[in-house]
Amino acid sequence: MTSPVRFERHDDVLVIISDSPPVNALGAGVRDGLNEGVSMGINDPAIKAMVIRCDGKTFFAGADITEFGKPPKGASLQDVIVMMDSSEKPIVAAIHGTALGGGCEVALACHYRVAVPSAVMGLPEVKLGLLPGAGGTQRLPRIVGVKAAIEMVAIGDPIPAKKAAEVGLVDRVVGEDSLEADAIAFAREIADKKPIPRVRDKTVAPDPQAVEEFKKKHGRRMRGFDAPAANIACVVAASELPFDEGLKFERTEFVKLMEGTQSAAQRHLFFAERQAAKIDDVDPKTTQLRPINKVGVIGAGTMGGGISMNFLSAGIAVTIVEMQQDALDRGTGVMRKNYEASAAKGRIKPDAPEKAMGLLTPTLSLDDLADCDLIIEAVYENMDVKKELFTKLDAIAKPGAILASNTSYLNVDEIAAVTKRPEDVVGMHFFSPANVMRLLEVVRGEKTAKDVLATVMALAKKIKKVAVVAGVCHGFIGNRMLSPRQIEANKLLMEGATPQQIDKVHTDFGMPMGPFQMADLAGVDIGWHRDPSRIESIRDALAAEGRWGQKKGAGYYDYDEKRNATPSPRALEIIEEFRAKSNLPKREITDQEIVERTLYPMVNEGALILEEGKAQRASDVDVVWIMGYGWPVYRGGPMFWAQNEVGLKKVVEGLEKHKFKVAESLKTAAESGSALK
Ligand code: TC6
Repeated sequence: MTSPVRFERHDDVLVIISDSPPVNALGAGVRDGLNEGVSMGINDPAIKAMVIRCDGKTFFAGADITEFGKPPKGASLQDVIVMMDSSEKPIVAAIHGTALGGGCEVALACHYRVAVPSAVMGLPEVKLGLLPGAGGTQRLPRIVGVKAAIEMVAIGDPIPAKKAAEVGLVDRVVGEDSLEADAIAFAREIADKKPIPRVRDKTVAPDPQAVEEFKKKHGRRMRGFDAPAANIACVVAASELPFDEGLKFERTEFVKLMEGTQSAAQRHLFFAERQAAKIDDVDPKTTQLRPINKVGVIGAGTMGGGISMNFLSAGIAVTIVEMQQDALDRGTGVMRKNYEASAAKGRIKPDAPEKAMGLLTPTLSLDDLADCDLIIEAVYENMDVKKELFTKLDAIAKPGAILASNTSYLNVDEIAAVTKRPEDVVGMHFFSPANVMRLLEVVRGEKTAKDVLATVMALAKKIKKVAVVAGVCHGFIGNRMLSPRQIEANKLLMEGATPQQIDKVHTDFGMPMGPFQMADLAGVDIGWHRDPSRIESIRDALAAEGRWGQKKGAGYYDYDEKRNATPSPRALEIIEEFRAKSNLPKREITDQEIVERTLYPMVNEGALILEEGKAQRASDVDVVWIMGYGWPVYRGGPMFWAQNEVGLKKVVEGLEKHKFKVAESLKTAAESGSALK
């Protein structure tokens, strides 16, 4: 097999070049090639300095994640790095694209680093439940200090070349189009400079205050995750221990993370996210995409406004339609306020609000959608309303325009059938708040054309969403799985559990909120029949008393003016009264039973969704629940959790114990030990 790494001599400078698409991940072949190149440079008397660079779109984007968990092959990254570090001839990293993870560690082990202005550098291992395990946690603080190092390793966001140069991570920012030539020139300049600067020889002062401040500021987002604390501990070790001891400490922490379930879950998500973009029977290479230059959004409420913002932020013009001027003004006003708030917090550039709002055309007339390439309706969730609207859109929209519904439950085929172009109709189910939540369920109707799907998937990437294809069924993937959870949670209340107990099991599990906190947030009155004399459920009883949730200051919980929740004696009384009427005996419910009855049925529903072909793969179901509903990332999504943390056998036993009808595919997978597909 030919090596992905080649060597070019430029007189006394050896250039070592990796060409391993798509991202020059540091797989065995690349590591072996680096090993060979660096030893060649060290041993050749004619060579005075070396440059390491990559072909293609990026410098090494990290270790090859596909190798994790498999038996080691070829030279280890640590060994390559030690050899580079101890070379008596200087090595220059020439960086473009994304120098991430192991790639950034290679750069840190080089004696000098030059980068083009568009390059970024970072140690994102924490996002994979890991830490930079090739000395990165020991080298980085020695260059940038404890405070900046903790930010980089425990959050994992990369920094641009200019910032890297400011903190000493990059020695020179070079020409965007002359990286190799500039790196060789730089290598000649420093070739004879002694001593060679080695990061390992530096020390870094401890900074306990920075550590405490960081933990205080980011405690909430790190809750439940193992990797951030391990990363922080390693940086602290770098400031307290000699280099080699620090390396040993880093190794121990790395192995713990690598062998734990969290990193496996987070790596699963990394690939699941990328896999989700692929449609089994649509080849993106041969599918011509429809151009989307202008988007129409119908409805300027919370959902329509949020949807519009996604496109405006990506530089795509939006025409937004409402029925009444005041609603239109209110909606666009909220959008502007949201942009201005983001600008004030420094999240977007100061001129971004004007730029985005400048791309918006508010109107009261559907006819103004005639020049849109994609029209998304975000109106009231009612089939008749949607049908009427799509009939009108069919008459107005130009040929080839994509007509999308943001419905969260309704049958997209039924909506498409009222048009003469069902092949152009698709579901685009955004999650609230639509400008923030990363999930987009793309609902594929029976007749949706392949190029429509491919276009919507590509567009989703452009607006920074993670799109998952779902088939037509009630609630698609996410809401369909929510339903059995809610039913069981309600039954558990009737049998003696409290909302607090059930919600706590869910939040302890790592969900942002439990079923009843969610009901209070969404509104207990949603879907209520509005007849206070008809009390058929606890929910009816609460709604009848005006306990509609957070917006009324009372629901399953009581709320103060800042919307802080406390257990509600009155809600508990209502639950008690309702239970007494139904003559159900009250009993102790264990937390384990709550898990078995609220989470296992979600897995069961997920299996049914897969059996029916309403999701393409189990990992898509995981992406939906992580990105759309806050399933804890470190548990990898419901299907991953069931298979890898609990075990399918146990899930099936649990479901059978509580008399659920178990999906056939789940039973088969549990019996045969195979994976859910
Ligand atoms: C580490 O280094 C640990 C070190 C410890 C040392 C002991 N490995 O994202 P894209 C694939 S941990 C294997 O769509 P983009 C990806 O699956 C690593 N494969 O492209 C996809 O394959 P597909 C630390 C990888 O241009 C294809 O490349 N590094 C890896 O939107 C294209 O990817 C990171 O965490 C990998 N490391 O973004 C960085 N990376 O086409 C992870 C990508 O078959 N990578 N692939 O589906 C990224 O953040 C992004 O890929 C990117 C490029 C910013 C580099």
